[in-house]
Amino acid sequence: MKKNQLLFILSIFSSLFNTLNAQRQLVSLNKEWDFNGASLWEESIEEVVDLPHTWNTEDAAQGYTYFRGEGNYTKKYFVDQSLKGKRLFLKFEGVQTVANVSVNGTHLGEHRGGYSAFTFEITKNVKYGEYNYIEVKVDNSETEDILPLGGDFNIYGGIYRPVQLIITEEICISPLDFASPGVYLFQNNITKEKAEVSVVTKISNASVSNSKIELEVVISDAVGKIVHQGKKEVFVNAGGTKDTNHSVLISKPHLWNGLKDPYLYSIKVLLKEGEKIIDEITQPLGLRYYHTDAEKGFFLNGEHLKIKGVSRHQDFAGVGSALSEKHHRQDMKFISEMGANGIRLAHYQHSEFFYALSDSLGMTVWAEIPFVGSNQDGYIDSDEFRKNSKQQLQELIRQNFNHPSILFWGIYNEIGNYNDPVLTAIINDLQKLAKAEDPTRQTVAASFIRRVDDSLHKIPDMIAWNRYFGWYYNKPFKLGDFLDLIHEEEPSFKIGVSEYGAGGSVMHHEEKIRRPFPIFHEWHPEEYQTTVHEGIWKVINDRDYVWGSYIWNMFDFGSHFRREGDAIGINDKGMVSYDRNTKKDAFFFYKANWSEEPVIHLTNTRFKIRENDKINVKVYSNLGAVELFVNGKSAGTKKGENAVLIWQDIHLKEGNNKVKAVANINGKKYSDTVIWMYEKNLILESVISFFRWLIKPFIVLLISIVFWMIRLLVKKQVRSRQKVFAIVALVLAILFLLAILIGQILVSGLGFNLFEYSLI
Ligand code: GCB
Repeated sequence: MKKNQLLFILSIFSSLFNTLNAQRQLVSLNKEWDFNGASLWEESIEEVVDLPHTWNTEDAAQGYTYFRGEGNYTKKYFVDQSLKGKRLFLKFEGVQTVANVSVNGTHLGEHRGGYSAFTFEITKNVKYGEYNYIEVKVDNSETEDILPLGGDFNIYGGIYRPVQLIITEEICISPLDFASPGVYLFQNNITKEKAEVSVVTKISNASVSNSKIELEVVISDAVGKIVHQGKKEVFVNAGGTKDTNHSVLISKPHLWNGLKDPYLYSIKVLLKEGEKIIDEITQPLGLRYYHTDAEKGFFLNGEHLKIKGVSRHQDFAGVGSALSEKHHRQDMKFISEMGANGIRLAHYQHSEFFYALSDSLGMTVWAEIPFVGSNQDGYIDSDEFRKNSKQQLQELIRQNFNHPSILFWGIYNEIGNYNDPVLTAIINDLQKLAKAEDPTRQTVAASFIRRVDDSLHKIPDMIAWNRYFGWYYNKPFKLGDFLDLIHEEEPSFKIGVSEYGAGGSVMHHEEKIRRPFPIFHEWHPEEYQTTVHEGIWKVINDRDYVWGSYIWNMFDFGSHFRREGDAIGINDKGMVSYDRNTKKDAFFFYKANWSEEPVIHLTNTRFKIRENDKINVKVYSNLGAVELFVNGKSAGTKKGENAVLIWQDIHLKEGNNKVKAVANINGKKYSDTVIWMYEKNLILESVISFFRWLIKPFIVLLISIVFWMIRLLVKKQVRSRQKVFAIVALVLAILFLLAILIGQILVSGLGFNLFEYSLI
């Protein structure tokens, strides 16, 4: 048969098929929006943009402040005559923060909340055979009722996730139920022997007549073989919506088993009128069961699984929150490479695409609402705030109900004061709502309240702490004492570590590791970051009762007010730099501990010029014995604990030194090499850098003394001895501050800056 004849026959078949089937069409509306907004610099911006888009990529990256206000988007879209009789919906996957949507000048509604999807039906508002105008007024100003009220991250304004036009028949699976897929897969009873699933479908009938339709559920395994097919008749009243339940039983199911075996069935829900398919939705079905034990930790499908997790923000250098699928995939690749088996998608609902990626790779996910601590303790006691918190929880759950990767719904992060009764009532309501919406999953929360008996701790099913031992306070190993104390006081608590970490700059290095002053100080040596992680991971790994932990953070991320590390406007606690170009040493520490890939990694390779002729060399490796060679000579073979191997007092000659770590496994050789240069005369430089390291904290101390002494002096009843002490301290502090100021003025003439670090 000739090619043309074949094409002709195929086209007849396809048009026949199309008249028989009228499934929904999904049209991407991401291209060519007219954007009109203001900027921080009071310029007005008019440009044509593609989605995803945010107007804050540049200003938020500058540090301190960024534009929070209105921006307007308009799109011209031609609606064909052939769509008459169909239903049309606009689905927005994420608009920050308030969106007011109009079509051809008619206001359809407002959505309040920057991270969840929403859908409006536009069937009655469009003009057929003409161009239609979709207008979205977006506002990312601060509000008092929309979560989050604040937080250590940027609230990038704009339509920063995709937009879709959904076209259906008059009767369809509803896109209007909190913008969910309209199909909910309740995994009621799952074991290795059988899986009982309830498929709840919301059907919407916009026609003028009551209708009888057929609902069909088809489940296929990963190679497309049908393992379940069931049908039932459903009556849906004119203009009404109907929930229908279809029960499925699969015997000897192939379970979704995390990274080991992320097995997915696919489930198709079809609406039919006779033989004609009128709507169809496909969802992933990953069958699994799990529980957490207060003593033994987390179990997936009956087997113990320590959750070795990372946290992630939807944020990327240069694009802010407007990530494309390519960015999402790239992030997931880093997380997988490091060997993590869990992700806390903080501090808000993430893009649906990322939850789907997690399903397919077997990541366990903690998904959460943006109930995040802020200046106002994270909440305002108002009906509007409560309403918004519930709305965002419902949206998170309904929109992501079918993702098997999501195991925990997070209901708050770092909020409140000890035993706050108002907050306790709000969180109790959210817990009840989460359970009513989804009785099949566990709830979780991230607390920063140290007192174990705080009323909030008992509300979620599992509780975890954000603790920064070794960074904001204390020493890394002290986390162990903290966790043990909670475990002892509240043995029924299912304890996790929701955040831990330390800042680390790939440009800051030092031989003798000094504890940085974390918040107001730029100096964040990478070496200190690795030390904290080595210490904390040991604490977590040694404790079976800790069900899981999440590194804060997988990637450096934008936080406009931060001035620390090597760049302003970022939180640099990432394992990978903000631009994703550099994996920090800590990344390899975890990779060596978590991943099954062979790792041999010499640390400090960016610390090229060394000031001492005797150094310690550290290697992260999971390959057993590793031999170190310095300028061609063996410095001995070592095996490490937790993949950390250290060679003490390695001698460097003046000039370049080649250092190589080598391991042999099953006849295969693995190695890593670095060239370090030793320069004798850097000793003076390092002394100067020590003083520079001290100077800023010293200034902060002096300013605090000035402040406190003035406060003391203006008090009414001050004893005369106190007065004298305050005056002396005040005068001394002012004199020191003046001396520093004059010193800086004098040396600046020589092109010198007292506050700038050396480049060792
Ligand atoms: C926390 C917060 C997180 C911050 C982090 C930090 O506890 O939950 O949003 O980014 O601390 O880096 O201080």
